[in-house]
Amino acid sequence: MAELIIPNRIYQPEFECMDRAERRALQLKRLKESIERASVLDFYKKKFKELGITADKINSLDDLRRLPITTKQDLRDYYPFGFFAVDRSKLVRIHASSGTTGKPTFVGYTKNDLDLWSTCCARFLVAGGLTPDQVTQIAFGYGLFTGGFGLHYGIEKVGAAIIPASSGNTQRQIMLLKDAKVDTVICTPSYALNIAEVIKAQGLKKGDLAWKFAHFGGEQWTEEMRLKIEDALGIYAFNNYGLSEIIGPGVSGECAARTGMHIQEDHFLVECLNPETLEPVAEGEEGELVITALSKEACPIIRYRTRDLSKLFWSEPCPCGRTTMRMSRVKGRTDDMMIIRGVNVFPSQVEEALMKVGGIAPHYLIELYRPGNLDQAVVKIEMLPETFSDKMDELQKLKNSIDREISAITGIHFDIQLVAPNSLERTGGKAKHVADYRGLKID
Ligand code: DLL
Repeated sequence: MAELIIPNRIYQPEFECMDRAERRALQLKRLKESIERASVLDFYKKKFKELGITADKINSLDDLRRLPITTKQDLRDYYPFGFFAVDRSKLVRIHASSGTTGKPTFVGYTKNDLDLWSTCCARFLVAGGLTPDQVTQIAFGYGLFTGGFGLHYGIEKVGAAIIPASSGNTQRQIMLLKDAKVDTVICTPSYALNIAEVIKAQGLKKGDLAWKFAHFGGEQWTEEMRLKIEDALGIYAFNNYGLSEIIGPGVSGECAARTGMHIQEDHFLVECLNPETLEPVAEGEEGELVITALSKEACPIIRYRTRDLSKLFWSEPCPCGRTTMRMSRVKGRTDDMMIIRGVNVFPSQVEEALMKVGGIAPHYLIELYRPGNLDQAVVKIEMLPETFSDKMDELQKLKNSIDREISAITGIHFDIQLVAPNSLERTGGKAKHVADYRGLKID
């Protein structure tokens, strides 16, 4: 893609470009308020008592380290509404996290929470080029998932037009994109790949659509994947991050400089900790993000372990003028890490390797088996219609180059299986890249 030139607009410069000392003072004030709000919850009441914590004993942001950690299991233990700190009459919305196992985790919002949420989304959308004259299409599901509604009200704040297409029905998505001359699309990066594929199959070319920008989030994706999507669609794709337990989308997002995702620090206090020791790691070092919501009323969550691995940067100023801390693209979740024959491997490393090889589609599935005592790692990769053939020597060459790239990055040899175009499952939301059958008995 050519160099990205968009006017540098800032939605709330008074907060996004705030003097850092001033922001720290605001964070401390809000942290104390959040502790007050959390003190009504049985979980925190008990923890604060054990640790001798009251809001007036928190004198600096360093005292954050004295506060208890909250985990997903804690939220589950207090299912359904044990982390709701306001009266039911104050609740105006309830969403739920996309729990893969068992029951979801509910998150509640007051009127003020919804306003805060849409403001946070508006900030990253404007940072990534959204203007009131654009037409946007939201291809996130509207439902319990926070993606659809979160982005919807963020866009509304900015004043751009919304086509609330919701997820799925790719043919219809493309018809809308084309006929309504949509400028900006909101979805997961993997769904954008599906759209790109169908656009190509329909014989449409980059120039046939008005589509210029995309705001992707909700799942892990690599920089290599960004380049592939941008090249296929002729668009600029921005990354944004969030999680339902904290608010949904809106925790952070990229500006045009794309030097990391700016964290909305006046509302979220983000720590990066060593996942084993829970000690802070140095600037630029990888660790697990632990987030405290500073302004939320309904669910004032403190030091939530996200399981997301990232890096924080704050020393180098961003050319956009925002003074907020930035986080790197999420490498993966600690619970996504695969241990294959004793080696730690993230799906993102496999993706990064695959994106370096030509002649294959960006659709893959890692399957893990343990037929005896040894792990077997398989990666199924779709071929492109134009490279799909039965010439064994060419296929072997392709497999060899995939193996070289994957083993160079992960140190592991996968069993490479080239599969037919369009044979792996597509989703309208978050993609599933790993199927681990090692705990299962397969006859
Ligand atoms: O996915 C919130 C969201 C919706 C964010 C739309 C951005 C856009 P959950 O369903 O609770 O909420 O899933 C949260 O998704 O802990 C990360 O592991 C992952 N995730 C979200 N955004 C990104 C991203 C929403 N940009 C979980 N990069 C988080 C990598 C992401 N992972």
